[in-house]
Amino acid sequence: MNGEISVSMMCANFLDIGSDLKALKDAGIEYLHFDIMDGAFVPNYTLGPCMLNALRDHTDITYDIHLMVERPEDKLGFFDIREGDFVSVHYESTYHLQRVLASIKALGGRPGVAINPATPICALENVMDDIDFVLVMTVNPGFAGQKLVPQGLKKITQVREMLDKAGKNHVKIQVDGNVSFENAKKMRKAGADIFVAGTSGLFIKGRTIEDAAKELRESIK
Ligand code: S6P
Ligand code: MG
Repeated sequence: MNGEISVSMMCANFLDIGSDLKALKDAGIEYLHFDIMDGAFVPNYTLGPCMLNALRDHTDITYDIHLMVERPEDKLGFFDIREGDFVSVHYESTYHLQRVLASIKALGGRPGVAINPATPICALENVMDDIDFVLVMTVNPGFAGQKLVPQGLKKITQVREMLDKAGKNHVKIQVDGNVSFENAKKMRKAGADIFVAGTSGLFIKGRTIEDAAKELRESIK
């Protein structure tokens, strides 16, 4: 199966989001990636439940909600999580990781654990039964437009090996951060399945969404 694209909505054109949604649909984009930040777990604020809810009426593309918030278990109820939505929480953001993953599943979502560049992969060891995907951060979370932390590539391979060894071939690897055409190729080779596309791979000055999506698809075949 070819790689899939999850679009970083914090990088979309907020002045004309309707046109972007249409272009994303026309380009066959698989998922909409919503970065939720709380100014505490990460040093920034971005999107929130009002925006996610407002866009539901204007798109049928599956949501991919990336929670970069402290104690996500207290905040799941803010969101209208629907059957099949991807929802990721960071390993370091909660004392009770397994519980929050189980709560996401109970809501119909597909739970994922996000790991930062410095999070050791053994963090995943005891929650492999509870997840549908691992989000390997290839930048430190908080901002778009950053440069790849190079050890991220090796980590993708290590996570894939670890999952396969445990018989979890169905658990996908999502990569987020500086997913450029060039980096995407290397990430794909390393074992990534879902590519979060922001300023590096989709919303690029002077290029249309359609055109950039085509080139990105070539990189993740
Ligand atoms: C970063 C966030 C990401 C960014 C994405 C932007 O904390 O989780 O999802 O939106 O990395 O893409 P780019 O190509 O600007 O790095
Ligand atoms: Mg993200």
